Amino acid sequence: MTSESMLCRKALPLIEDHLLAPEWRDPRIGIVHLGIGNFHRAHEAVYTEEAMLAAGGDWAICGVTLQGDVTKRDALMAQDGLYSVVERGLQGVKTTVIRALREVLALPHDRARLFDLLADTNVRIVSLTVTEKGYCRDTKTGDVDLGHPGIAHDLEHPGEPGTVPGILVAALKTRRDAGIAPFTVLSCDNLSHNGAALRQVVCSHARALDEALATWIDREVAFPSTMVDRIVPATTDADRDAAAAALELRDEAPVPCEPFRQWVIEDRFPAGRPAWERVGAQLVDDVMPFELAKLRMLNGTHSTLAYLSMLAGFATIDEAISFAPLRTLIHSMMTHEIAPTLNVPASFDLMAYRDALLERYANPALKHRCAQIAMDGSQKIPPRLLATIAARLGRGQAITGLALGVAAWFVFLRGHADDGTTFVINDPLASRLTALATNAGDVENAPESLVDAMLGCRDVFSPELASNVVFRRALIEAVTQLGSGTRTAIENTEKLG
Ligand code: CS2
Repeated sequence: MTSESMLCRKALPLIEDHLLAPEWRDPRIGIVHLGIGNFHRAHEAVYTEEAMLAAGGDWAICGVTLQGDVTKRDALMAQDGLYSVVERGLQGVKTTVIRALREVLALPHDRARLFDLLADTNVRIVSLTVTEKGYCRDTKTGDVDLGHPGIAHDLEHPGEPGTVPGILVAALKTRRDAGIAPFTVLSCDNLSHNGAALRQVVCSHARALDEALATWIDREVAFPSTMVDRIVPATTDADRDAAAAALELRDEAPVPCEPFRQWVIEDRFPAGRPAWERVGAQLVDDVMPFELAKLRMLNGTHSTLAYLSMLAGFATIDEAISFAPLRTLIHSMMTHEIAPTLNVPASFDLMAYRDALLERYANPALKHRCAQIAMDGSQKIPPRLLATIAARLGRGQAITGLALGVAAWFVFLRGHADDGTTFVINDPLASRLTALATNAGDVENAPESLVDAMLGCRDVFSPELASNVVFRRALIEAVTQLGSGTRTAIENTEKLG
């Protein structure tokens, strides 16, 4: 077989060295996954294949793209759902072909098939990685955002939903009406209390249609929370070439990732689940301590690194963390500002967690692009940085590093780096945020005008936080520092505590 041939099920006997195990029984679909991006394919899909190999069960996955993206569906279906996970670590590259994905659908085209599956008794879990904005939440109340155009559409046409709340409510209604037990809904996004947050969005969406349905969902459906972790960059041509070289087969949809992975899951699955605990997932009663530690330590510093790097001109996380003052800043933010806000079990060593994160960031083989992390700041900043800031302000503690992260986001929204390179702002609130940031005038002479303009954005800042004078002062100081150059600002701030 030449490298022109395509990865497909028939070719599996040729690549046994790249399979988790040679045997495979072709399980039935038991999980529908909304948001079939790279993260899911390098995380839940891998755990699920391993769990089926360890303990059986019909838990094959049907992945769904929600944005009408038929390219991804077609590429994966042309390969019978197969793709390789390209683990890039210090030890080299490991390429593994994953078989757990059986089918890929693209909405709105495949709606009928999706709803058939969602009503299938063998589908017992619907999991999600749809990013923060996919939840369509009103951040002020936590309910579904009735002003969201997709939600307005779905409430008007409940039989043709396109949003996550709309799809889940329609599918759960079908199951209730047909007397089929509900599936468990498993959020795998980086939101705090992701299960509870999703329950509130889904129930409030249902309530807007049918009070009795909302009550039934609230009573009958489990929404366990999870903490998911694996650094998974976007696929590049280099990944396609690496997969082709390893497999001697063409793979159009490989997923690069780091070797590390972690999954902590609240164990509430009334309809059953794969034996994920057999393959390294931690099934616990309370995910919250893990979730907050990950969101604040990892994602909080990731976003800080991303915005500072966009301004300073570092393209990837490993490049950023090899700038010694930035490494020192991130190390001291975790040590002095973030870790003290966390309440973790005694067995969870936060300083070891910090050191492991710094090592993961330094992985030179991963090429995790800062621009990827910098997307959707309006959705990411609140749980990643503002929650930590609010906790510290409440105790009268310093927030210098955290404020520099938020200030870097403000300056980033002006759309250009220190050296004048321009970038496009990718954010559901992009037009509003960029208008606020660019109309605020000259940052060097009037840093407070940028800070006040941004603090006025109620979708991001609560009235309490926006009116906190200590917070405002720290932001003005940080924007002033950034005005003299990002690298200098980092050098001036690096040692905290
Ligand atoms: C990153 C995350 O893109 C981002 O915003 O912070 O995707 C991060 O890589 C993962 O949460 C790691 O588990």
